[in-house]
Amino acid sequence: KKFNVAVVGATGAVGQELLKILAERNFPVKSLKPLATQRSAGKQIPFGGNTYTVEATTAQAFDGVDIALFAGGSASKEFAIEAATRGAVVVDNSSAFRMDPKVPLVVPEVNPEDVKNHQGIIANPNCSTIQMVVALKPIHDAAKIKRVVVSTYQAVSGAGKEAIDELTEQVKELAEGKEVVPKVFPYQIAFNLIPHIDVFADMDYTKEEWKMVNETKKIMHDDSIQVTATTVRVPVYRSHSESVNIETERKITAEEAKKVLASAPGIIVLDDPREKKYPMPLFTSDRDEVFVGRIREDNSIENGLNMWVVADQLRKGAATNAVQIAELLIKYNCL
Ligand code: 2RA
Repeated sequence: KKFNVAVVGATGAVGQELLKILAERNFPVKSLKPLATQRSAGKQIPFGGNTYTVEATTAQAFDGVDIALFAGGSASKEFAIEAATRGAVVVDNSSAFRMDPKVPLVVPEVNPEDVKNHQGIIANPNCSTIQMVVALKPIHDAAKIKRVVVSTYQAVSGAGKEAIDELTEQVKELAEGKEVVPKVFPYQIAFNLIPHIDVFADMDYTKEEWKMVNETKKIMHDDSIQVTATTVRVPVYRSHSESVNIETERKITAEEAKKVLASAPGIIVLDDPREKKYPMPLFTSDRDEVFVGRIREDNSIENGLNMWVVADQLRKGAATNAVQIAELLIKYNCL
């Protein structure tokens, strides 16, 4: 069976990746409807050997659509419910519905069965949460996680195409001795680190940090897991990196952790530090796996573990995870 698929936000960084992943994974697309803002309407999009014209996103555009993949941003708030009302199953990459109890929040390697409870909309978690819970899941199953302390090193791609271009521009301008004028970020991002992603909220945490706290509990179905996060923007193009410290109920050694991680779905363990083998954005971009390395016991507490988790933000962090959710909809026959 093939499906009528709409990609909302088709011309942005995540939208472009969604189209690429749909084609790469041979998703059963009967017809494709690339949607974007009026400004992008008319652009030609090659897909699966055909060319499609980008249309402006309107309510009527969702008539006859079976699956609507929303790349994120304001279109989700404006059209996701409308699309579902018109019969499409929505996979939404924005944060609009993630904490809605009626909306499953899904990482296929962690809680695939949750897609069965959808009522028209399924939410794709935040990119920094996705890669972390893929790595947490096998440890949680083996030793029950009590607490997570995570610091992130997030690529500029998380802030979209303009942000990717801004990094390139600033490096060039600085090389030419020019002054840089930050546009997407609050400060120059080239050769800098900015501890500020999204807006500041309760307890002076950013919304990005609260997303990691709250989404983790929902995806893992365990409110007892305590999470604290510091999220930082770094001058890297595509992959997010995370330093993850875990405290578990039961003792798990570094060797046991490496074993359970290596046999878990969606994970590649790259961990031979003496041979300089550890995950880095240099090698993880354009890949779908979550790479884990620097696995070692925490020297400061009884049942603690450190690990370094790196993954491509546009792929596993957004587009691949969304298409994998759409594949689950077909597998579980809940379209
Ligand atoms: C970021 N996680 O990295 C946020 C949204 N993609 O900017």
